[in-house]
Order: sequence, then C-alpha cells, then structure tokens
Amino acid sequence: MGISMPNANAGAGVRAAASVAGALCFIAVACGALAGAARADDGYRLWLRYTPVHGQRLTRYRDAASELVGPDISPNGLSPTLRAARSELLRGLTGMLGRPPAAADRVRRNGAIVFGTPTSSAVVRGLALDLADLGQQGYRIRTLTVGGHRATVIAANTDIGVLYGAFRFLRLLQTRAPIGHLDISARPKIRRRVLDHWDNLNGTVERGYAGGSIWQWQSLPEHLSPRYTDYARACASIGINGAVLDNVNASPFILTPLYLGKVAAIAGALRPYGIRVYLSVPFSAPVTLGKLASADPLDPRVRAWWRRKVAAIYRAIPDFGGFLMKANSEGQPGPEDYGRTQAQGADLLARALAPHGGIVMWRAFVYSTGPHAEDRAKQAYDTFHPLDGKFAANVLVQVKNGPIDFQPREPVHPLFGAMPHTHLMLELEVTKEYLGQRTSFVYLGPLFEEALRADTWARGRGSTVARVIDGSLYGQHLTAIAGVANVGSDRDWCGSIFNQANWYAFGRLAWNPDLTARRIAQEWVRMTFGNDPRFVAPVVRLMMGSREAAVDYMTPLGLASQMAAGTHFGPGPWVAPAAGMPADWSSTYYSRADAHGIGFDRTASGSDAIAQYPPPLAARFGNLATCPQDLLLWFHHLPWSYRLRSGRTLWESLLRHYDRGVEWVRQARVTWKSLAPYVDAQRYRLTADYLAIQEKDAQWWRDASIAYFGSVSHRALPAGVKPPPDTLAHYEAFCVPYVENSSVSAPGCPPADVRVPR
Ligand code: GCV
Repeated sequence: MGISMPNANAGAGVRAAASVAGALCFIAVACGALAGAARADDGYRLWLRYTPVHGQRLTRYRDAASELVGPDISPNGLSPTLRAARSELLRGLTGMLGRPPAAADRVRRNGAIVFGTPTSSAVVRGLALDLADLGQQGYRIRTLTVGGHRATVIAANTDIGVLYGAFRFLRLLQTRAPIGHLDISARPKIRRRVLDHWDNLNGTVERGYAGGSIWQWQSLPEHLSPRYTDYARACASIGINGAVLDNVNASPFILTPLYLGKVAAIAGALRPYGIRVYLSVPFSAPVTLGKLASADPLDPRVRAWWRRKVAAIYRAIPDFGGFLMKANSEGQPGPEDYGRTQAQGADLLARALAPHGGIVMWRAFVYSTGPHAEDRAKQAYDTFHPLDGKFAANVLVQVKNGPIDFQPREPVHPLFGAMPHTHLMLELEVTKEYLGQRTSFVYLGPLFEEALRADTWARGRGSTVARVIDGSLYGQHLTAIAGVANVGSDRDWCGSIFNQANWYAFGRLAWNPDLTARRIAQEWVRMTFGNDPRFVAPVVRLMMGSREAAVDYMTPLGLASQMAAGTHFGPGPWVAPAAGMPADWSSTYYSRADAHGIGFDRTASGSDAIAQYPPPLAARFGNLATCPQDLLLWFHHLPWSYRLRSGRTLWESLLRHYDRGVEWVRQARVTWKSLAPYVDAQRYRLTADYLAIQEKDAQWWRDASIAYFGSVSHRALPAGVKPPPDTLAHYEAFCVPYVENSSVSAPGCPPADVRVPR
C-alpha cells in the first residue's frame, strides 16, 4: 500500500491564501471571515483563542462591553482568583473586540461589565441579588440597570464562581451569541471534576499520546512553566477543579519531601484557578518508603505512618485534595495482600485524610490476574458489591464506565446503582488508549454521553449513571467524576487539534451531565475554529459520526479487547493467552471465536454476568430479541449463521461494519478537504495528514480482522466484499513496538522485517 498524499494542492492553495490574508489582516484588524481561517495556528490556545469579531456584531458587542468594573481593591489587593477573572476578561474582550474595555471602579456608562462577589464588590453588594441557590461554585450573569446605566453583572458567592462566570460570559462572545439581555444561572451538578494524569515521574505517560508529561519535575519547584497557568485556565474554563498529578501505577517517590515540594509548587500555580491537587500513591508506601515490615491497614504502625505522611502533605499544601488509589490490580499492591478488604484499605487512608478535609478515590478497577478469572467483567462487582456501606464517609469508589476497560463500546458497569450506601464516582478515559491514540479523529462526546445516560434501573426507569454520580439518586453530597487526561507536553497539548475536543467535552459534561455531545461539539468548533456555519455544521457532523465509525472498524456488534497486546494500538484479534500472562489479557478470551460462532456468553448458560444487573436490565441484555445489537457479542455467543434483525447473518453483518467504518474515514477525508478554505493551513494540514493515517489504520483493522475471523469461521466472503490483500500470517507478524513517550511497549514484538500495513 503506497502512502497517498491527499489534498497536497489544496494545502498549498490555502497556504498561499493564508499568507495574503495574514498580511492584509496585519494592516487592518477588521478582516473578513478568512481572518480566523488564515493565520497559522499551532493549537496552543485551545478553545480560548478570542479571535476578532467583525461587522455589526462588533458594534453591538463593543456597546455591551465597554467598561470593566472589577471588585474593590482591598489593602491586600485582589484575590488571585479574582485577578485571574479580571485578566481573562481583559484578554478575551481585547482579543475579540479589538480594544481593551475601560477600567472603572463604578458603573459610569452603558455597557459596563461588573464582576465580583457581594463581599469583594460594593457594586455587586448594592444590587442585593439573590445568590443563595448558586452554592459555592455557581454564578449568575444578568443584564441590569446599575446607577441608571445598562450593565452586565457576573456575580457569585465565591471568587471561583466569578471566574467560572467570566469564562461563561466570554464563551457567549466566542460563539457569537446575543449578550444584550442575559439572565443565566449555573452551578455544577457534580462537585469534584477531576483530571487523572497517568504521568510518571520520569516524564513518560502511561497512556499518553501528546508528548511527555506536562509536569517538568526536574526544574520544579524553582521553575514554574507558564504552561501550568495555561493548563489551569483551560481547565477552569470548562469547570475542571481537580488534578491527580501522577500515574495510578504510582511511584513511592511522589511521597518523598523532594517531590512533595514540587507538588506544592504545582498546587500553587493551579490554585488561583480553583484546581486542587491530588496524588496517586502506592499502597505499599509504608514498606517501601517508611521501612515498615508491612502495609497492613489494621497495623497501628501503618496507620501512624500514613497519619504523619498526610499531616506533612497538608503542611505543604493546605488545600490538598486527597489520594487516588489503584490497589490489587494489575500487579499493584493492596489490602488483599494482607487478607483485608478493599474497604479496610480505603479506611486506612480515609482516617488519615479526614481531619484535614481530604478524600480518597478508591478505584474499583480490581481484578485477579490469576488463571481462574472466569469472567473479568464480573470481578469488580463481585469484589465491591458485598462492601456496600462499609466505606468511610470521605471515600468515593471510582468506577470505570464499563465492566472491562475503556473499550470503544461497553455496557454500563453493573456497580452503578448497586451500592446505594457508598459514594460512587465515574471514571472516563479522555486519552484514546483504545481508540486510535494520537492520530485518529474520534470525538468521545457521544461515548461520554452514552455512559452518563445509561440507565441502571437501580430504582426503576431513569436511574441513570448521571443520577448515581451527581448524588440525586441516593441523596448523596460527596460527588465526583474523573477523566484520564489526554494532556501532554506537545505544543497543541493533546497530540491533535481534534483530541482537544475530548478534554473540552469531558469538562463540560462533568459540569453538566445533561448536556448533549452535539451541543458541546458545536460550542467547541465555534471556539476552536470559527463561527462560519459552512464549516461548523459539517465538522460537527463528522465529530458526531466519528466514534461509531471507530467502533465499526475495530470492535463492532459488542466485540471488545481485540487490540494488539501491550500498546493496544492496532488490531490483534489473534492474541491468545500466553504462558505467564493472564488469559484476560488476550483477545481470544473476549471474542471466543471458533468454527461455530463468536461472542462471550454472559447469560445464565455462560458466565451469568447479566445477573449482576437489576432484573429489567438483565432481562433486556439476556434476551436476544431485546439485547441492543451493538452489544450483542458482549452478552451472547452466537453461531456465524445467526440472523440479525436486518436479515443478514452475523458473519455478513460483521463484514458490513468493518467496511462501513473504513468508508466513513474515506468520506471524512473528502469532507475535510472541502473545508480547507475555512481553516488555517497548519491545522488543516495536520488534520488532513492524520485522517490519511487513520484511513490506513482503519483498513488495517478491517483487513486483519476479516483475515482472522475468516480463518477461524471458515466462512467465505460474500460477493462484493473485498478479500484482505494479505494473508493472516502477514497481519499477525506485524506489530508496533512502541508508542512514543508512553511507558508501555508491546510484549514480544518480533524485530522482523515485515512490510508495514500502512
Ligand atoms: C494505569 C488499562 C491500561 C493500563 C492502566 C489500567 C488502569 O489496563 O491499559 O495502562 O494502568 O487500565 O486503569 O489502571
């Protein structure tokens, strides 16, 4: 297969247009629509680009935002958070309106923007707004008459609420919404909205596809990279208020005075933006670091060690958030090593953190890697469900969206709704470990939305995951959501422009799980690229179709874990259990494909995993007539000749999905090419190149999967379906040994000189 060069001419044309338009725009600020499209953009500014507004809208916006009335300056100056709000408003308004608003201490003319809390601003106090329902993080934006003048007031009970309100106000302008008559109130539905960085202390990232870690450990605490502040701005703009700095496969060094000093410095940089720092810690730290004989959670010496360590952390970081723990999972130590339960393990840390107001996020991603793991999908439920009610008040059990591991599609995790006396939080994977990593165009909004809307039926219809984790289903107040970060040291933060949308979507849904992926995509495209509907509509369509396309060419009809071992990049449906490796780290364990059929029987005749769901859901999944077709092979083992609702056999349907997925990518390239006039050359080219890579990857997935499943099923290809161009042996021999900057490699990748499928 040769490497095609899509759109080379179009790219050159755009570059030429770009430089002309760029030169003109340098002279005159009031450029046309091409202005946003033309200037080269390396993606650093993310969705906070604040590009110039034009035409009549500019006049209207200038009239409505002519003066900035900030909080009163106390003898100590403005709080760092209010300073951040002021500087963001100044930056945004200046960028979009072409001149800075006048600074004022009271409203002197129409078009004032007033911001502050009743405590920090006499003007806000004087308005006596009812802010009670906003809580500690919400804000209100209203158009009001103040001192006889028309003003927009951004008010909140807290400084961080004001900052969130400032970002919301700027978003209105960025998406070119009317701002003349505003009455907006918002508060987050979930209290803790956290990014989990899987960053190692040596600068690699466990599943990072955007360069190395953004934390520059070597130069901390003396040097604070300006990126920390820009990271914090981006997070705050979408309401993220927590960051776990290090990998859940944690190093004990993070708890040493050396690293705690560095952590404190990062915490200082993030604090003005309302972001608390948390740490992943190894359960064995009392042994490895404290030189104790055991890490047994019931041992008083172990308890005393954690108490002292936590007290030291709070001395350095008074608002430290707490710990994230991966225990007894994939080789990590944990309480089960001492015959204790997961709840007893969590309790150890909870007791140490409670006096300081810290929390524990204890992962449910616990599974035995022994050969007896009958069905990996059942293990978290079997371990945690009996412990409901046994976790301390400051513990959240952090549950991945599905029962296996961030697959392109999984059913809802059976723990959601099943532990009414335990705080449960949701863990999503923003980094695309199983979805094409750096280069594939896969917008995860629809996956996140699907995960949040999934109905657990725990208390009847409507018991969605969103309602479990926002606390409304069981009346809980400690609520949280986590996303495994896709942020790295790359200039564009996320490894591609479209990967940025996944960070954005996570934050927006964490703030309000009821938002739709489509609306979020619309916002993001407008802020990231521009507001021209000729661009926005087709790009949003592409984004909305992209995840399903990846499911189609990777793991259709409920298949899961068919990726290459280790790196999880590219197809590996033939990966069978290897000596010394757990069976559930293979692909054949999941597909169960043989000459007769394919799929994992999780009904009563198989592993009976469906019995972990409430009866209405178990009945739906267990019955072939009602099981969602896109989860068919997750729950059922079916003969190749089984007929789906479409009338096609299972084999024919599988083939159709693979082809459909590849075709989608092909069409996406055509669409993107047609959009060249609306994008700057740099972002156009990067995306076009990555789509070209994705087409080859999709084709590789399709060909390798068909070659493998064709060989086990002994089924011929129906007329019209193209045979894979190479033999199964060819696909099996190929593997990608490394993923740049990732700490994970492919086990046993043969250094053979095989022809690369790309
Ligand atoms: C941090 C999957 C990933 C691992 C990851 C693990 C986890 O298995 O492949 O890299 O480890 O999930 O969530 O702990």
